[in-house]
Amino acid sequence: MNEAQTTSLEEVFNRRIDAEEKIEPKDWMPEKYRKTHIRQISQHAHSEIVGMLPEGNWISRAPTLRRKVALLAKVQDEAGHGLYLYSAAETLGISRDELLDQLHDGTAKYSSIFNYPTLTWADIGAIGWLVDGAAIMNQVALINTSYGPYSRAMVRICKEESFHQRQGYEILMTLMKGTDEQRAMAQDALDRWWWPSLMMFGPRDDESPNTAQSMRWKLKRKSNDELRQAFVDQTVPQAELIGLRIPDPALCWNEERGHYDFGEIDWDEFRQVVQGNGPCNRERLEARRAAHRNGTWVREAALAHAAKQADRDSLRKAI
Ligand code: BYC
Repeated sequence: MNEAQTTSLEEVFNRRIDAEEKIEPKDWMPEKYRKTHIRQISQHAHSEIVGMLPEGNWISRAPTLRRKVALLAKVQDEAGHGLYLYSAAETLGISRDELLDQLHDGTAKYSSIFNYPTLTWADIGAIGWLVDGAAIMNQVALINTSYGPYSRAMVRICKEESFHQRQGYEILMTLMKGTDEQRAMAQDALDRWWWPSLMMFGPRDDESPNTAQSMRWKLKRKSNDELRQAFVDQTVPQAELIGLRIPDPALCWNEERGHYDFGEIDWDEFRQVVQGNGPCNRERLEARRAAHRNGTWVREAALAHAAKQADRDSLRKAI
């Protein structure tokens, strides 16, 4: 294809983006649009799969059968989200194996939040309330993203995330109605998870190399700082309602802006975690690599079964 043809295709593509049309897998798209989507969608898929680990840690120790069933269902939903998202990424011409290789060799990122440990049962409440709360804030905006398969995956994922968010909040609400020890446990979980949750939205807009282009392509519909602010505004009253204190002395309502002002995030900690030096980065990656190794026989058996069935089908057709 010559340069003039590519330019005119790009003009048509840009007009479609401006007109809020969805881009579908077989449509022409600039190479950078395809690559950026593979990067973001696969990072999102990996986050769902790695995100199962900190919560999975508490399935066998949930305090009641009801809590255990709900947590099991939540973690299972996350596996499902990972699968929709891997499928959406595959429509852009990359294989599942390549995507997993990128996770296992550390070239693909996943959300920084999952590199923190879950030390008490209250952490499961904090993850549901804050981590899923932050995820919904980000993903509701992504329902209107320009790439069709990603946008459609988001519709279903958001419905499930809102249930997850409520189950987390309800865990903390119950603890806050309990003993002094239970209230202290809930507060301690909020103290540890608050700042990492704000980091989930990514670097500040003026430090974010991808935001400007991704906003132009309508891959991102709101910037990192806009979503972070919306999350703070939504979450502070929820904390107050159940008697939790946000661990930020700078937090205060700004009447003029109509938003909460909040303190500075420890960006050095964020960079360290993203670069692989968080409290659990090594453990998380090793757990994923081990799960992949241990699942080799399942994948091989499934492929052998599919091959046998295909042979049988072609034999039947030949007869
Ligand atoms: N952690 O230019 P920026 C969930 C990277 S899972 C690690 O702003 P972008 C759930 C970023 O990739 C929630 N890395 O990037 C599951 C980029 O690096 P590269 C996951 C981060 O892409 C289980 C660099 O920093 N949600 O819901 O425009 C249980 C510069 O950043 C992080 C999604 O993935 C981070 N926090 O914006 C419960 C949503 N932040 O790739 C819940 C979809 C930034 O250039 N993703 N980086 O080397 C997005 O919306 C965007 O990708 C982000 C980052 C807002 C995360």
